[in-house]
Amino acid sequence: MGILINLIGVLLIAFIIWWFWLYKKQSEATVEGSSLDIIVDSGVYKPSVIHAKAGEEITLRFIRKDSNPCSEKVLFNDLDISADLPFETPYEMTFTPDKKGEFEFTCQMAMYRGKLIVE
Ligand SMILES: [Cu+2]
Repeated sequence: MGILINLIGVLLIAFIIWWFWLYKKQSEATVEGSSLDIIVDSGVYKPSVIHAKAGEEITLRFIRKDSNPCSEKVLFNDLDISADLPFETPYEMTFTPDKKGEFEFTCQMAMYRGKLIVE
């Protein structure tokens, strides 16, 4: 009986992880024409998986629709980039990703999560 309860607990945790982290990561886009709009709303970046080419300048245009102050910050920890996103006013972040790899970007507390894939 104890094992069964543990098993249910593990399945529940797996489901929660899938729902909150993996499931949210579904929307993907490629930066085309050097610029891409990213909507910040309801706990997700949309798109949240962004493809870009190494050595090419890109502009990510963040449009924050979530008034929660935590969503104000966007941090690309591995790229040393961070910004404050104004509420409902597009914010353009321009930079050139020069190394290939996957770079996570998050809000202050990492509830919002996205990934920049540089190819
Ligand atoms: Cu947050």
